[in-house]
Amino acid sequence: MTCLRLFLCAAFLASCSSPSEPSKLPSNQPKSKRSKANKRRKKQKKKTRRRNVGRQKGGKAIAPTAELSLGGNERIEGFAKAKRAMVKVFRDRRTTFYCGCQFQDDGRVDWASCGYVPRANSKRARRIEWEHVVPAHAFGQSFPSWRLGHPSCVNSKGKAYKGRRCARKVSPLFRRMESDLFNLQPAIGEVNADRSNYSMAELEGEDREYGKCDVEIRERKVEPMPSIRGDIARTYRYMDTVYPGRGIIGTKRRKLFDAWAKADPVDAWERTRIRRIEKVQGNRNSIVP
Ligand SMILES: [Ca+2]
Ligand SMILES: [Ca+2]
Repeated sequence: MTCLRLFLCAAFLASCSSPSEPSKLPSNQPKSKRSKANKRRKKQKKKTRRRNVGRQKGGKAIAPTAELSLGGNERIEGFAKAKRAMVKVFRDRRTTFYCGCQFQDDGRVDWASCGYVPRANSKRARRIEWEHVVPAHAFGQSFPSWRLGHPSCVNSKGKAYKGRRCARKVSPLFRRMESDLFNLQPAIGEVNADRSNYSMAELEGEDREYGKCDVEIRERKVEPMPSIRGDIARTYRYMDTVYPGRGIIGTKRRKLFDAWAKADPVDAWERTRIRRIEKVQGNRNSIVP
């Protein structure tokens, strides 16, 4: 084999490089040979690109998942990491979601900026929290580990536990759903607490329990202000599309969300927020093209 290569090298007076590592031909070579070598290099590059599909930046392979997710969050696993990412997404927009109040870089809320008056919990009203628009409780219920627990969910005293803590421990899909940035918005802590896991609805009357803030929370239901109703409807639609079969939108609410999406179309900030999240999280939000 070596003799044959030596012979070929001598015959063509070419550099003797390994066939798997095509090197540049000297410019004094005929054009046809140079273009052949270029074609080989391009082919090699294409192969490498194909091998890297399904890998994140830095070459780390994305772990396959047995639980069904159709193009949802595959990159951010952990609520603490999600919160840090959202602070950056909102870097030049320090405005709370339900009340439109300004907040400081450290998360302190400026009540005067929006006429906010705490309803009952002024301590929790001082700071923002990252609110799940589709409550974790709503999709958590679809995980057996949340409802029933799991053999791995036993504390140091031997006591079994279930709910969010157990779902977080045993389900990678739950962790990714809980950390999906498209579903997170900054909310005044007190409003987040009062919203609890209640569903969205339209409520009779126009009660104001938080000063000028236009949010009504009553009878285990929440009515947000008109300017964010479309944002909410599209968030539910996104979550329902990428995490199917989790009961995210019930049949009753589908019509309501259609109406809300139409009445409050996508504005510049909603689009900016989504495009920023896409860059961090890696998946497209097909609901807001
Ligand atoms: Ca109302
Ligand atoms: Ca809106």
